[in-house]
Amino acid sequence: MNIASEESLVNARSRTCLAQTLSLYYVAGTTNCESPESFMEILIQACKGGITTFQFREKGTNCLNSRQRIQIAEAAKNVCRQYGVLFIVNDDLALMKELDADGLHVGQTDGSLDVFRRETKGKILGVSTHTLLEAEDAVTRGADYVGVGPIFQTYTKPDAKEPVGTGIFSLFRENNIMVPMVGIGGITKDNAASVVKGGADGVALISAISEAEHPLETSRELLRTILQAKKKL
Ligand code: 3NM
Repeated sequence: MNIASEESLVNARSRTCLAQTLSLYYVAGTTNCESPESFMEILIQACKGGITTFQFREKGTNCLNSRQRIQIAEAAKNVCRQYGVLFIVNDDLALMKELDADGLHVGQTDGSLDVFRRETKGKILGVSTHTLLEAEDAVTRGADYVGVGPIFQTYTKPDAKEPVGTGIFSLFRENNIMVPMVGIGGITKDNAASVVKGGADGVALISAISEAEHPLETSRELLRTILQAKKKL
């Protein structure tokens, strides 16, 4: 085997591994919960229930200032480490570095992807995308995975775009987007299987877990649903 094909084999293997790890991807900050305490409690329950990745996303009015933000993000990272959950930071490169998180997730307007890729060497870089053009650009610039959404109507992100539906995953794959794809936006335990059947490697959610009456059971049910849907593909 020549070096080029060995490299692509290694890439394919690490993508498969990442795709598994992104299966049940919980995204949250304290503003998605009633208080910082309930944020931590829900995260612990979600980890116990089987989330595979967590993204710390502290956004919106009443979000924590920088010292409190670091403290709670560090506590969240420690919980994730305890449960073997991948820990990703949204948008805040300095925080990602300070915490030595597993990776960074950025949106289309957060800054230069080239800079983010350079500054996150050895870490996972995820990029939110809404169109094929954005996904192609993200992959060209070195994104390890793409977030794709909103798949369904969401009430959590005030500036979310129009829902794109589950057909977008096959469109991306047919156009050579080979990195793992994670659907986000309006996903619940009732529609998560349709997102996986549509071709997503993972399902990312905020309110379905943050606002669940029983976050542990909800996470457990979500994981079971997602893994079953993957098995049937
Ligand atoms: N990003 P919920 S939609 C954070 O379309 C986020 O990129 C989106 O919240 C995108 O699971 C979204 O409660 C909100 O619908 C997801």
